[in-house]
Amino acid sequence: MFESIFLVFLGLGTLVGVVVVAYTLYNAYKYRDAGEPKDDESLPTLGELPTGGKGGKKLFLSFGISAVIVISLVVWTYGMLLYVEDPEDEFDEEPVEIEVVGDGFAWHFEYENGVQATNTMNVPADQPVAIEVTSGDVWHSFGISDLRVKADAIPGEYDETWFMAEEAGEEHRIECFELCGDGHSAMDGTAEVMEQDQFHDWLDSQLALDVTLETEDEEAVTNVTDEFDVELVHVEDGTEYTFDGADFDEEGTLALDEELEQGGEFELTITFEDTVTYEDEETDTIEDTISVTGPSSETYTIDLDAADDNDENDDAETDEGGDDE
Ligand SMILES: [Cu+2]
Repeated sequence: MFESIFLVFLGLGTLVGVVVVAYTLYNAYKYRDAGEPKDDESLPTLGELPTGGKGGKKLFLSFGISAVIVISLVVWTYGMLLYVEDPEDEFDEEPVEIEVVGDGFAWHFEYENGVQATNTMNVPADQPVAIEVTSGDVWHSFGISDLRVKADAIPGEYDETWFMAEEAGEEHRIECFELCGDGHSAMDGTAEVMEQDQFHDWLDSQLALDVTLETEDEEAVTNVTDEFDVELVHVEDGTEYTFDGADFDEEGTLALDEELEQGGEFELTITFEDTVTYEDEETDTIEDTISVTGPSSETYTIDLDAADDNDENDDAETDEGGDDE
């Protein structure tokens, strides 16, 4: 749209320019000083006011054409801009929503599923991308010249706009267009355009968490015992996920790559049936707050010997587990 507005303005501007310059040159030639005045020319003498003639018609014609051109441009451009401002009903497809925050001379992006990225914004091709722009510190201005998108980033305000990238595989430069401080000129990033399927797969794959439990000798805890439960609770929406030792693989890792629906902060609780030593404390629970805004992994090193010291039966069980391995 901005491209067609630009082309129409360029075309009409060029046309008007050519007409004006050509007409000027034509008149300069026609009324050039040829030496002697011709007989039929009624030149005003000194002190006489010119009475005018067809000039009024020309003036009216010139004003008339200008007015028609200018008014139609205003109406047409305004209509186009209204569509850009409020396209809600016109989107064929649900837009991908991304929150953009300018902060510390960098651009931070957050997708609907809680995935976050800095300075690299992955977007799908041929699907509208709706952005909500704000700032965490001072005034910035988010812009991608190639895609004709620009929005102010102001602390406490949310500026909304949208764009659509056409070619998958292309990269477009993101820049800050508001002089914001000494890091301003380096405040740039890249918008990477992906095929739609690829983009949505990528977005889902970003929401991954590996929880690894190992012993002090870096051995998988699951080789020794699987007598424990894992609970993950999403802090914001309260969604609960529960797993147990059997969900861990041979390396002692619980790999969650499709289970989580929304990224963000999680409260992680691992409850052991026996007492273990974690961070030099005897305990049967490990509690932690973890943040999943991209592929994440957490490793907890525990000492199972505490269980041996506590209970004879547990001792036997643990040893058994050890023998299996
Ligand atoms: Cu800046």
